[in-house]
Amino acid sequence: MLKIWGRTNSVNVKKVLWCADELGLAYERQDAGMQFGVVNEPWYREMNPNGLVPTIDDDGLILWESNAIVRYLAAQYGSGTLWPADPGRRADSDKWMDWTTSTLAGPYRDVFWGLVRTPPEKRDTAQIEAACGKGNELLAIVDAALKGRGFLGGEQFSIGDIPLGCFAYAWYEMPIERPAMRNLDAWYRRLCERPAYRKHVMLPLS
Ligand SMILES: N[C@@H](CCC(=O)N[C@@H](CS)C(=O)NCC(=O)O)C(=O)O
Repeated sequence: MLKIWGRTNSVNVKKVLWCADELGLAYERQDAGMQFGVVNEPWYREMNPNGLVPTIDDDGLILWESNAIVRYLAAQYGSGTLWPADPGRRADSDKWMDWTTSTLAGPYRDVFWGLVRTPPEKRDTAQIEAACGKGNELLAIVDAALKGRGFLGGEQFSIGDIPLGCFAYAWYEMPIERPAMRNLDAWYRRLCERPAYRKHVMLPLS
């Protein structure tokens, strides 16, 4: 059976758990990372030399890097659904996975760590506000891309929605200024209707 290592409050683990549930996969999850340790155990480092979560073992295939795991699970178990069959349509969705990691993750991290994982007296308010402004600027790109489509890859929910959907939940939950963005807001509401999103992503931020 598919095995997943990682604590449930990690944004990168959420991607994998949400994806597995969307695909209807049976899996076994083991807590790892932060207060749970495990990631520095020699046997874990053998699987994932980065000492980070998530890691999966799918019938002997050991894999780390959350986006690669989502792509693998979707390709293996969700061809035609989460993994669009047409290469062009797939790439159109897939690019948002890279964009989320390479472009949005920086400002997101500054806001999330600043507000959720730093005590008020230690917060760098200027840095949080600047990152918040940058994040909203970047999300306006997504808002424009969602014009006339239900999901990032088109009318059907697919891989591209997963990393951004995990970041979006925290963005909408944090006490920050968010200009109304019609298409992005509607997309987020659509995600909130999905049982697997509610189960794995919509958890109290910690
Ligand atoms: N690029 C990696 C990043 C993995 C990563 O940074 N994971 C964090 C959690 S989101 C981690 O393992 N932090 C240390 C810990 O939990 O002990 C991925 O997408 O899987």
